[in-house]
Amino acid sequence: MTLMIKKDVIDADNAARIADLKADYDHLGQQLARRGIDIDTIKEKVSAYGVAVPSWGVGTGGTRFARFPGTGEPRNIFDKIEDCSVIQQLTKATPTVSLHIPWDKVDDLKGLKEKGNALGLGFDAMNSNTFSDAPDQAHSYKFGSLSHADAATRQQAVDHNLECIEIGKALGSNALTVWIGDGSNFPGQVNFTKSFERYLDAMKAVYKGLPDDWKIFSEHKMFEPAFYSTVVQDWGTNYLIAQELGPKAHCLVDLGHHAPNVNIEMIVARLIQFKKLGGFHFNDSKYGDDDLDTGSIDPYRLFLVFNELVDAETRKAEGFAPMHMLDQSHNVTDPIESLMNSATEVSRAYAQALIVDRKALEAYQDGNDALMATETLKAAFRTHVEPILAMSRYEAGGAISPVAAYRASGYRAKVSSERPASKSGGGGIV
Ligand SMILES: [Mn+2]
Repeated sequence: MTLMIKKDVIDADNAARIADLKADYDHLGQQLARRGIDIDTIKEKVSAYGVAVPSWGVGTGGTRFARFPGTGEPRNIFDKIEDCSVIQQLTKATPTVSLHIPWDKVDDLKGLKEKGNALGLGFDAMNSNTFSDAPDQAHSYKFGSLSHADAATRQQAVDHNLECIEIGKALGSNALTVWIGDGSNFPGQVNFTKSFERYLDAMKAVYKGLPDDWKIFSEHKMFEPAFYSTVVQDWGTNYLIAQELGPKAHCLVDLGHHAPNVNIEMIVARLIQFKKLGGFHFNDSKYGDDDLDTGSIDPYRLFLVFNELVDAETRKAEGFAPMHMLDQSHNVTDPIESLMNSATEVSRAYAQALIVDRKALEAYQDGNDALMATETLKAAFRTHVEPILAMSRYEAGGAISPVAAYRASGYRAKVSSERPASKSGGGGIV
């Protein structure tokens, strides 16, 4: 296997930390044992957990105003998966990469798959792009894509999604995520019903091209780039789409794509109950933004989402197999560092949710003891599970402290000398 970070670097950093980690792990193990929880069982589940990294996440993002490129930015998908493999090597929590077409389009798909194999990376859901115009495409998406008033433009968007499926098949992916920028900026600009009918017809054409063992995810977003209405604006519309399309269609929940204070964990529970939860795009938000680092603003909300996921996992909810991916934009940090921390935050929320005392919670719920019910969740959320995460990484050959090991490796300086600085000044938000 090709290792982007020298093993010696990780070993040296780990050596300075392992004694403390063992002491912390043993102490936490004793605390959890008093609560009837076996720490090793939790650690094994955390070790088996993975979240996909988006290929576009390893480049510096941007805003509508400007983009401030970092150094050593990946120039193409081959550079991107090298960066992704650094994240996996150090965190052991990101075994797959999610590609974005056409940004990651290459002629040499075999070579890309081989490079992924060599780096120990698989390919997660494919992401289509009909929210911006590719160079030389016949019809513009300025006024929409799958819901466009013009049939030829819709067909072009359908064909693009079918092409994404073909690329994904060659790489070993088994899912397509469709997010569109379609919508309107003015009341009256589009007919809500007609545009949604056109969207559904176009998605049905994409669905027809889906292999039997594939899933298709529709991703809702309340606003942006359209600021008055979007065609797939909320989870209700998303659920209707999944219902209309059929059993291979599921809803994707991007944590940042809701109005502030929306109860996302309840949406997750509803979609699980009706077997339509397809997957996640993890990130965080404070206002109307949708691209801050996962867990950086409201880690409790992330925990509450995972509480629903572990609840479903524990009771073996039928049809429950969501895919997990990060989807965020990095403007002021090294993207590799942000993605490593975000993968850790997702694992942390999972570990915390695993130690919720579900029997006690159920009894408090049935007994209408609101205070103790919520305290039961808080007791799990307040538990410092870092030793579980760190021990899981260490035992898998990763870094006890991924960011420290990454900085010690000098990887960014190395790629900065190999990759010319990006001249792009455009926005990079997706
Ligand atoms: Mn997303």
